[in-house]
Amino acid sequence: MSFRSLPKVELHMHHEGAAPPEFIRRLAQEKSVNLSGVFSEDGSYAYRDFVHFLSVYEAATQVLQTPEDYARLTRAILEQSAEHGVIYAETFLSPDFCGGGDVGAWREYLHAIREAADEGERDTGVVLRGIVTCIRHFGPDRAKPIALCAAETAGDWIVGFGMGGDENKGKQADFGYSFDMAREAGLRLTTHAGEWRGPREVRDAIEDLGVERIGHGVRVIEDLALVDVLAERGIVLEVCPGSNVRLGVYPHLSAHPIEKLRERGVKVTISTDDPPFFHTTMTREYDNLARVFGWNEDDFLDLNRVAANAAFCDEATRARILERL
Ligand code: ES4
Ligand code: ZN
Repeated sequence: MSFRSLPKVELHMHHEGAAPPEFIRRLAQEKSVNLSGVFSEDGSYAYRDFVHFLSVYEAATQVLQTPEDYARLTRAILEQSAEHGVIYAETFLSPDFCGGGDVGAWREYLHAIREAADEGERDTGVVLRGIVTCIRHFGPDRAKPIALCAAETAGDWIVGFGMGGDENKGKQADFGYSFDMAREAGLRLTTHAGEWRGPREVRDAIEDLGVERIGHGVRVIEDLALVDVLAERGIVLEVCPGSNVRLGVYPHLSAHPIEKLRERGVKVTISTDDPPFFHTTMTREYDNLARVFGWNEDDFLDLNRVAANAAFCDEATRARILERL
């Protein structure tokens, strides 16, 4: 049995990271961009480990050069999401890649993305919202103009601010200025933490940045007292099991802590992160969780309600999503 048609809410996906390799290859051909090293012989993305993944990701992103390129990608993402039963998704958008951190250029990218998303919603029924994301390994000074882009475009479509990138570089607190600016603009906050580093990083995310959701966060399992804090405060984890297994955070899904976290009362949700990079889809994530942990349709309905309630959208949109689950 497959969970393909089950309605799903996805909170953690990177916009460029959702681009199928064929999409990137086509653009590279159109623009004569040389992408040697990005693909393996079988045509999939090629990388050795997480840090290499980030550099391949940035190389592939070079073919996305105009607002229209992002509009095309957005249409592809919504079609893909619809195929897997996703009814609401949030994607991470990096003004670093969309206009280089310049607010004027970012507005043009955002306008094109939003138009494509609205059109895609009419065609597919998938509701998309954006989270502006700074990139940790680019450093705190480059995060400031990104936070300004986020603050200037905060509203009913850009609903959050977050941080991705290499968790082994610097610390969460270095980005306090940018997260404060985003919060003051009314944005909701999330950050990648506890994927490559342990529970300390999760604690820093909560205490130093004040986030209400955490990207991954799974290694909090190494500190059960902190797990209980997450449960008490209702902090939501954007768990991406297939990504974690593919990148070697855990050797198999059976060793993944998602089940333990859920049993201990933590609000967990399920996402794909960068689906073609990690050879995953929302359907695959659900099918694998059902096989390994015995989760059924009722379990997934619970998880999708948690996700809908943790979505950064406005209340009217949330009500519409909850009705469709
Ligand atoms: C990421 Cl900056 C970035 N892009 C895509 N996937 C990621 N995972 C962690 N950081
Ligand atoms: Zn991620």
